[in-house]
Amino acid sequence: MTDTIFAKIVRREIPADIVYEDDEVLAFRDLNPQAPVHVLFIPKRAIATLNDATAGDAELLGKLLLAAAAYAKAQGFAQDGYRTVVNTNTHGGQTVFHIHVHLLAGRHMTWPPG
Ligand code: D5M
Repeated sequence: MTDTIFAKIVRREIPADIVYEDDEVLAFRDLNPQAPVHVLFIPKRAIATLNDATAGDAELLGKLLLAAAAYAKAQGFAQDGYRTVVNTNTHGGQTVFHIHVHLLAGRHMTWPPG
């Protein structure tokens, strides 16, 4: 079982700047923002990495993306666009092993990422 800093945020054991919540999804501002808007969308039920996701998690993973898109649209970023990212393990740059979707918005992103 994974118990990470994000699980502690879900349990309200440590503070976070929460911007969205429903029964299954929590979203809060990244502590180390890489764009004017940088929000992390996490499932309340922990999945460590994308490698650990199964077919039974498909709906939950879809809800993360849809929550990120709804937030981006509500904040006025739909037209200019934004980036959603899921980092996996070392080469992906994952540092917190509770799956999360990064939403980055408010500046022009470059490609390829570093
Ligand atoms: O992304 C993990 C992200 O989590 C990274 O951008 C920093 C952020 N982070 C770490 N601790 C916190 C807390 N306590 N609040 C908010 N944001 C946090 P990864 O894709 O795993 O590298």
